[in-house]
Amino acid sequence: MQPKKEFDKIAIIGAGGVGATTAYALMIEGIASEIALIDIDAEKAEGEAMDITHGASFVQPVEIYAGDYSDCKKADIIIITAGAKQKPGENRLDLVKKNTEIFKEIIPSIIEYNKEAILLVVTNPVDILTYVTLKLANFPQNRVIGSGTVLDSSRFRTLIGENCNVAANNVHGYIIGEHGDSEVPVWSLTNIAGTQIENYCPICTKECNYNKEKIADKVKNAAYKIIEKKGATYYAIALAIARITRSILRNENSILTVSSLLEDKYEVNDVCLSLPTIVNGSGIKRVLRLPLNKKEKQAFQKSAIKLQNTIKKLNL
Ligand code: 6V0
Repeated sequence: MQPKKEFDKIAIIGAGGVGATTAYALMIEGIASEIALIDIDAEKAEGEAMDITHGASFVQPVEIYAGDYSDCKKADIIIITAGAKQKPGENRLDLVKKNTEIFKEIIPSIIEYNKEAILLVVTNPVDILTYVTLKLANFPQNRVIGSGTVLDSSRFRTLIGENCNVAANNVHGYIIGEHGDSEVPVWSLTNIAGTQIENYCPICTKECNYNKEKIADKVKNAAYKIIEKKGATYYAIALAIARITRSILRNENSILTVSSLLEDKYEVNDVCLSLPTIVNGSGIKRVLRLPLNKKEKQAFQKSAIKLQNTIKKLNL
């Protein structure tokens, strides 16, 4: 284990719904001592920093301020949430050109001040932009992470938990592949209390019409539904980012479905996608190769081909 560091500094690029809520979540969790909010709209970043900071008397000490790229200096983690978000009816891949152009400005500005940090990409399409970041930053691959399907896996566990009347954190299951329309629920490994989900039904006393497809569809379409109703999603993703951040800062070796560059995983190469991954102080410690069934493996490979085709069109 690495010795505990005294100060943990985070820089967040993009102080919109996701960036500001992430700062708020990190503040409540008490896992950082310094958080810099950086946005092209400096007034907005300042307003958000002031609003969050005024809660200082209720939480552990943390310095939160609006800054510029020079505040990336000495940050342990730089979280990137800047860019366009989906409008109702748009899918995540519709954002690819716009946000790739924004990343071509952001990434060089970051590395001018910090070449040692872990870069945590959240902006959509997150898997493509994780790959773009890796190419633009030229960092070792363990230090470029996408939030991937950490949020989707939480949605999956939450919906199963609600269905089965157990706490979401007692449901173990993963969504892998793209954070988007081709994501893959790994039902074959999903379990409650160490019991494969199908075998849990006879143990459960609840009458229900448990329907796997319906649950997977609800997970996949959750963002569309929320965006239709309130225009954006930011609370659950902020908690997902805080979870990943904690695993890095506390060197936890937690298993999270983050997105990273894959090499020979189910014959998939040279694309960033999510698989259960050990995350610690070095960033990506190891991507796990779990025993997926044939259907899941094929769906994962299909997800990879879809993203590789999008990457080819980017001319990186
Ligand atoms: P938002 O509220 O519009 O905030 C975006 C922020 O980025 C704004 O404050 C902009 O001023 C800022 N910005 C734009 N260009 C630049 C630039 N060049 N430099 C610095 N700042 C800039 O969007 P929101 O915060 O809701 O979403 C941000 C991104 O996160 C979008 O791409 C979403 O699609 C994505 N999400 C990703 C999720 C995931 O699971 N990975 C989940 C939810 C949203």
